[in-house]
Amino acid sequence: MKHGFSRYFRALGSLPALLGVPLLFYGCQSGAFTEDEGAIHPMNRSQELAASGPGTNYAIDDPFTAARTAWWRQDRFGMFIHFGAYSHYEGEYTSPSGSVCKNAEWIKRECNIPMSEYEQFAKTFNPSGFDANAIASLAADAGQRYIVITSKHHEGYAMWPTKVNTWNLRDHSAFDKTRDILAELKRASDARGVKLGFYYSIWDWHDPDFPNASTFPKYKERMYAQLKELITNYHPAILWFDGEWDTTNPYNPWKAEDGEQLEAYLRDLDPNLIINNRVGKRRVADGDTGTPEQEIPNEPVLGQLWESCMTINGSWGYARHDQNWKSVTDLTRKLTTIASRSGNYLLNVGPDALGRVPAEAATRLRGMGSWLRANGQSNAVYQAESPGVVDEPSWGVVSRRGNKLYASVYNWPASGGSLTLHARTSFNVTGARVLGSSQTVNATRSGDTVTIRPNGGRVGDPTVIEVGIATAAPTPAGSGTGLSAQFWPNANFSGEPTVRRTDARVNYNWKFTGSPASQIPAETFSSRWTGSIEPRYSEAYTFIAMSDDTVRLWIDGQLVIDNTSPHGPQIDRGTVTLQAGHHHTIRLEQTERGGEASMKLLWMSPNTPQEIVPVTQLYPSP
Ligand code: FHN
Repeated sequence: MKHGFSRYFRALGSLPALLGVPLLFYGCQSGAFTEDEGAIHPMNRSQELAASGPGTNYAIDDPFTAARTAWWRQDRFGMFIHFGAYSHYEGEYTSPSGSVCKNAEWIKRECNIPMSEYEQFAKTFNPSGFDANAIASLAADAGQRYIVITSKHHEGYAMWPTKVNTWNLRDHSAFDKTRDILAELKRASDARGVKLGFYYSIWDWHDPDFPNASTFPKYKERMYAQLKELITNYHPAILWFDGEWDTTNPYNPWKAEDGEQLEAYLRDLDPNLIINNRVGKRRVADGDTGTPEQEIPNEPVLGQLWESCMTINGSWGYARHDQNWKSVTDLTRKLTTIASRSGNYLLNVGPDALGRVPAEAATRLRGMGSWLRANGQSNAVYQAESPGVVDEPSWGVVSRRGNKLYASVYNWPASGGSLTLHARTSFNVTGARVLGSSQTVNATRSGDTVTIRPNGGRVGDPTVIEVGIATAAPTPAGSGTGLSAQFWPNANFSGEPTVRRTDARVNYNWKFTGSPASQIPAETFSSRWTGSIEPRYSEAYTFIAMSDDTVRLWIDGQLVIDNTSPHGPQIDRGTVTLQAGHHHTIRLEQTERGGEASMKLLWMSPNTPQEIVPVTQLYPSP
């Protein structure tokens, strides 16, 4: 990357000064918005843009292999906590007319509660039963290795003593003014080795500057100031954004450009942060992680790490009326399914008005923890990923840790029956056992079919069968130095390239303001990489391109990816069989015709987990 984010941020000048601003009060009771004009030093767009500009690459590393994300990729299972002023209603609002409306964290909006009334009720919010140690212990008991708690949901109510306004748990509640629940949870999580992250809603129903494009920069200043407070005072491992989507009531001015700025700002504050894709507009070019919600993708997500967030009943915030609790078996099957596709599971609890986790949720979480602790079954989840070497079966899922496959069986075969797997590449089966049982298991391979024949009943649901495999050894890591790269200040490769260099990898997210080099304008350019690529296994490799605006990839002269329709951040893939140790020629072309720009080249094979193609396997043109 050409410039570090500190360069990006130094040029902004005003923002660090802003962040020490004294407390501002604003409220909607009077409709008045009183502000010390001198207290806000608005960033101006030219300063922001000057700070980045041509030559900036916003991709800081490969999230699939970076040390920064290692813990997240291994821990797989987190606790989501939705807790805010909305919790004080416990899911039910009775209007002055006596009508009863039920919701959860959207109750203010969905039950049409006037903001003045909502603020009045928040003054009586007193979550005196919030017990950070109990919550962190529950997460640990459940096997949830990180927590993400709502620091500010759409209602704008901050759950920490922010200095930016008085719409928060310290200044606007009946709660003990000496307490800080985020600080309590940070201490309790740290004490149990559980990472802590914060959810933060961009969409703000309370801030009067939010819904108006002309005053939105003032909201952004306060948002930046709050995020700096969270990072500086609590050192979260994760920032989990939400409320980024185009919407009204109130109108949401947030744009992808705002996400570019915010992500750069945050990475400048803490380069180790893990940031989800809702920091921008929930796309593959935004943040580090994709965020499917209440669903599980059918296969490993390409181009980005991913985490499925789900409720444990039907509501995110506490809702007394919602007794639709999922079973431990259902929840555990979701966990093993997600891990088998290289994803993380963020499972939510909604504490009640006193801050207590519902017993029904705690019981289910402890049931999942019991399953994980039994029989070594957690090997199917922690540090596990999609198997690569076999297709997903119909009777359950398969995850992999090194030379072990973990078959989580949902549908146990009838007595004498068997389970089959379809192999995608050559490997031998070295043995198999049912975790938690002494029964013998016969596992054999014939052609592309692996047959597993247990000789007893299931142990639990899921029951896990560990299958040992021996794959062909990879060839030694290559001695590559990267690909030959050429860049033109036009979108059609015309004339002599302005820039020639060797690129160690193709891992570029130029977004709106960046470009391959300071001599290349951000709005219009073309890029070409050439050389050869050396696989370490002889098998089918899937090349994955994250590109904007166009991409073409040739391997050994064969067009493997061809997307010349100008597009926003997009994933394209193509598969080709390669020979271990052989240097296959590669040619990759990308063009930028305005707006955002990006080009990342990843690969994966049955024995190669998804990654940016490493420098060791790339060789420049002779
Ligand atoms: O509107 C929110 C919702 O309240 C909840 O926070 C979920 C959890 O990710 N996110 C939004 C809906 O997508």
